[in-house]
Amino acid sequence: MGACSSKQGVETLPTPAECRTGDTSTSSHKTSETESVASHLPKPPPSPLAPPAPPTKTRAIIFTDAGADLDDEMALLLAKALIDADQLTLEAVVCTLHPARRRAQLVRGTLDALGLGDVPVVVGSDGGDTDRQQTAPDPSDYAYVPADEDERCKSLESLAFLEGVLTNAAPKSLSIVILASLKDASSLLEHHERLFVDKVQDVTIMGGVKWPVEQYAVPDSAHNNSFDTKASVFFLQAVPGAARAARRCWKGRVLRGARAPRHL
Ligand SMILES: [Ca+2]
Repeated sequence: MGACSSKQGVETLPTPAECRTGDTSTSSHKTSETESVASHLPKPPPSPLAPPAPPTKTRAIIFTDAGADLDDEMALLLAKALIDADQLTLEAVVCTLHPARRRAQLVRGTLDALGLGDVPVVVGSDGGDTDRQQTAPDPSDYAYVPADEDERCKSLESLAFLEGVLTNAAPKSLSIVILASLKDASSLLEHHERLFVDKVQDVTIMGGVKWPVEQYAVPDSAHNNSFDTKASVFFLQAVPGAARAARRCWKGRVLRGARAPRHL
């Protein structure tokens, strides 16, 4: 062993300066200097082999007119997949548009068949179909849809149920998804403005707005806007961001940052 070897064993190699002077304090000084420099360097990028962070779980209320077009029921199938992937919780599914109760029976049957029997189903309003022109499947035609007298129909909620959902939700934690007439969502905002503003994080509407958007978004001729034009105008004016979102999306226009209009 040479003169520069450590008496404690060969744990670290001495620097040439230590060899010359025998002073090991130089080594500790340089170590602390290195640590200081390292602390100011940017963190290394994550390894491509590291699993990505899980997305934040969405807590959603869906407004649907299931029974009119297949896309509403397809949305429930997608919701089931997202729930299974631990990315979504359905706080309620609101069935709007006459005949709303039949639509609710259909959705109850669909959710039960998907193993989502704990998701509340709400019977909404006529959605603007005051002449009762719209139709929905007859429960007696489908074995999985509960009939009028079925016990499962007793679990169907009224629109008043939504106030409790908003009340119990954490601030800015809810996503509103509207796949139908805007009447019931508009009513929820109008009657529970403060709760809505406090608890809703974002709103997604299958609809559209006239372009370009000036001070407020104006509903275009999209089918869902036409059921209750007054409600559509009210709701779109209440949700800023329509202009920006409409530029990004072609059909399913996403409106973020829901808040009540100043003129309320
Ligand atoms: Ca729909």
